[in-house]
Amino acid sequence: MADKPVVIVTRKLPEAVEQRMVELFDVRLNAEDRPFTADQLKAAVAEADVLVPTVTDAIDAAVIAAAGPKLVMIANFGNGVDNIDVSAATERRIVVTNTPGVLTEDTADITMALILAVPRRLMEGAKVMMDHGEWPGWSPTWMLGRRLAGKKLGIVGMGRIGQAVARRARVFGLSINYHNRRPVDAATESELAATYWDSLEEMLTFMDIVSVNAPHTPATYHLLSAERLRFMQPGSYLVNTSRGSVVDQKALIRLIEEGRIAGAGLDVFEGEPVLEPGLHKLVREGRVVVLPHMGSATIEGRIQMGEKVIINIRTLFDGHRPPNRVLPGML
Ligand code: 8YV
Repeated sequence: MADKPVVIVTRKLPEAVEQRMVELFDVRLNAEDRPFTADQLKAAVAEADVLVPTVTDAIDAAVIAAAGPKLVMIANFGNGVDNIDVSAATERRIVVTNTPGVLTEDTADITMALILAVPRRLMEGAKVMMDHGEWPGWSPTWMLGRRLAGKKLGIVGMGRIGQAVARRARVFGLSINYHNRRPVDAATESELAATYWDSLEEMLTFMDIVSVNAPHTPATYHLLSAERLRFMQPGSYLVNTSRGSVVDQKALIRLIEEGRIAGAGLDVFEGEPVLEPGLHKLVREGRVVVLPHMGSATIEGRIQMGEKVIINIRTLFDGHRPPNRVLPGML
């Protein structure tokens, strides 16, 4: 293609990424970083060769139906593609790509931070100091949490991020258990000293901490359903850094309120960016720690995600298969 492709980017990206895009593409940036409305998304796909959305843009069938004849690609700035109707895009022969691999370590760090924060009551302790500038003084029985070493961690979804969580958790003395569509290869399983559970329900029965690391697909919507969450043992914790929709949030809130689950650490939740009142209450009570979807929020990670987006676009316009193509069958 002689002309530079028209690339519309829906959100403000790191400066280094935007600069490179300006050099390479006929790019429309969003300097104000105001999320697009559905109508703005439709106008963008009507005009662009490539749309670069993020998790905050719902690229649903209606938006894809509004695509103009030029739109050949949706290059998602993000790993999860549950914001995109990949089937509708593929039917229209629009290539969808994502940015896997470069946010693995950052997301695993945030997962580990939550695995530490909830049982050791980090937020509660920090809040006392933040709010009062002092504390009642050391006491043998004050602010007691639960020890990590010797406990069992159950990882739901043993992909790249799940494995990176397992590596970290081992160092903290947690034993590694996992449920996945298939067991990981024997070498990885033995490196992580990981035990595979074919039955998610059975695994949940035995775990002290459960970490959700499966992507959100139609098959994983409410994978941690009310029925399954009830299998978790009393005193156990749930951590979710994948997508809010993988966990039935109303059921989670109920079970924590009833004291059947001890607490939760969530980097993602249903209804983002607004916490539902029941969850907000548990946060105020210190039983749940919620972060505002910060898994991949490092300068390094976001620049590398942008680089992946650029490579995917360049590869397609150079006439090759983009390295991070997503097809409906992969979900
Ligand atoms: C991203 C994420 O920040 O990549 C993902 O799947 O969940 C986040 O870490 C976000 O998706 C950007 O679109």
